[in-house]
Amino acid sequence: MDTPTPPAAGAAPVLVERAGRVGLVTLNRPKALNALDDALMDALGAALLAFDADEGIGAIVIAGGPKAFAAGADIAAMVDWTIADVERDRFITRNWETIRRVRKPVLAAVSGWAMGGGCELALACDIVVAGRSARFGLPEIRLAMLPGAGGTQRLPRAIGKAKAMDMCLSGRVLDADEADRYGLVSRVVDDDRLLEETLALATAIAGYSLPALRAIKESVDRAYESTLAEGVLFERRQLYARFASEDAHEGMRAFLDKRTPSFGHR
Ligand code: DAK
Repeated sequence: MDTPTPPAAGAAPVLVERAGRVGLVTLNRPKALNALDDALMDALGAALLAFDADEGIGAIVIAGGPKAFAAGADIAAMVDWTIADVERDRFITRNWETIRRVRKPVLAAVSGWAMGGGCELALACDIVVAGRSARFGLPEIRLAMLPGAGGTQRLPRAIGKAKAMDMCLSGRVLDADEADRYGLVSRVVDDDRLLEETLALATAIAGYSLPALRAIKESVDRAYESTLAEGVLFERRQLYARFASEDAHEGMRAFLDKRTPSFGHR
């Protein structure tokens, strides 16, 4: 497939492109290492929701730049905030959690720093592809803060309590291989292949039946948010519902006919 041309640095906090059935959102504050301020998080949320509503899109990729995926919440923006400010504006809740409303698969292409909120953003994605330069950390302790965009909750679920406590309490930074070993990322690739490989993976995923992808994503997410018994029951209901899907019958028929299935995403 054609790899979209790398975006030129400009004023827009995110750049939005499409490559076939894949939507690409590139974080675009390179001078501040893609520090996540309100303008960027608003723009990212809007781009994600637009792709989620677009029937021509089957998967979404969030990419950063070569030096940083994102270096965390914008410290310069936060430095003078008071508790009254963050409560009034519903900091994090208002525009950082939009990604959780996206029902299509979301992939992160991470090279360079993924720190603080940048690491949490990657953790909120469904698949994380890391370039060898990727570095993951939750260094908020150095600021006398704490990871506040799900880091203390998603990290232990991703890599276990022992490693998560180490990262959160000491500010330990993981390189790409460590992150791969601990289960924080899905795959590691060479930096110069990162975008191409992530887009190729997203294209392969987007070629599958969208309702089936949604059902799988929702079911796997249940594993984090319910008991095992409830999760298995949810999965069983999703499986039964597949038998109401044209794509599932087409997929099984195509297998038996030894031909490539043609999915209508219904
Ligand atoms: N915010 C603002 N600017 C940042 C930034 C950030 N997080 N990270 C980097 N920059 C800016 C730098 O200030 C610098 O700007 P200039 O001096 O050029 O104007 C430019 O980006 C390049 O950065 P460096 O010169 O520092 O680059 P290096 O390669 O030397 O170092 C680094 C890269 C990633 C190791 C370093 O920049 C760094 O440590 N950055 C900060 C990482 C960090 O602490 N991230 C966590 C942010 S706190 C909350 C919920 C959530 C949160 C907070 C509250 N509540 C509900 C209340 C979340 C907090 C965070 O994410």
